[in-house]
Amino acid sequence: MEVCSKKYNDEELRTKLIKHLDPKRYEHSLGVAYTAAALMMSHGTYLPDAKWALEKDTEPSDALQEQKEICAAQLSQAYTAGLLHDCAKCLEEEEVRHLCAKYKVELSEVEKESPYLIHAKLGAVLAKEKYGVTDPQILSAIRFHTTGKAGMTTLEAIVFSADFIEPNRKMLNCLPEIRSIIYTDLNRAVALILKQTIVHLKHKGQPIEEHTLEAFDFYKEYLD
Ligand code: DGI
Ligand code: FE
Ligand code: FE
Repeated sequence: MEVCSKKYNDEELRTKLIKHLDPKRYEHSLGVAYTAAALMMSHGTYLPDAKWALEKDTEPSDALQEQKEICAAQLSQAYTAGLLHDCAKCLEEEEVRHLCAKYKVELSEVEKESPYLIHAKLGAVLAKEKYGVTDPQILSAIRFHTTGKAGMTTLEAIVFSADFIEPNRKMLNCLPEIRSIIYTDLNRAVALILKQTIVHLKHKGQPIEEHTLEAFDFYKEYLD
C-alpha cells in the first residue's frame, strides 16, 4: 500500500495561508480541507485483513496497525491538499505573471484566455516551493482541482469534488443530489460535477480545457 507517510504541520500551513488569502477564500479552504478529510473517511483504503483481525478480535495485529497508519496518512493528505488547493487564488495578475516566469509554468491556450484557471497549476508549484509540500499525490490533487482529469486517484477526485460541495459553496440546483450521493458513489458525484461545469461553461461561451473534456469522457459512464 503506497501512501506517503509524511505528515505536514497543518497549523503552520494555516498560519501562513491566512496571510495570502482573503477571509472568504480562507474559510472556503478550511471547508474544502474538512470536507476532503470527511470524504476520505468514506473512500480511503480499508484492508480486508484489518477487518478480519477485528472480527477475530486478535488485536494487536500487523494488519490493524497498518490500517491505522493508512487511515491517518490518507486523512492527512486529504486535509493538506484541501487546505492548500487555492493557495494561488488571491494573487495579483502581475504576481501571477512573475511567478509563472520564475517557476517556468507553461500555460495552455485556455489558461491564457481564462487566467483564473492558472491558480491550479501555480498552486501546486507554490504548495511545493512556499509551503514545503513535497508529496506528489497532494501536489497533483492541487494541480487538477479545477479541471479534474481522466482516471483520477481517490485523493484527486476527493479534492476536486470537495471544492464543489464544501459547506460555504453557493447553493446550486444540483448540489443537494451530489452531496447526498458522494459518500457512497464518488465517481457518479465527479461525473455530475463535470457535467454541471461543462453545461455552465458552454452556456457562458467559455473555452473548455482538454482535461475537463477528457475527465467527463472518462466519468460519464457513471451517470447511467
Ligand atoms: O477556485 P474555486 O472558485 O474554489 O474553484 P475552481 O478552482 O474549481 O474554479 C471554478 C471555476 O473554474 C468555475 O467557474 C468553472 C471553471 N472551470 C472549470 N473547468 C474549466 C473552467 N473554466 C474554463 N474556462 N475551462 C475549464 O475547462
Ligand atoms: Fe480553485
Ligand atoms: Fe476552491
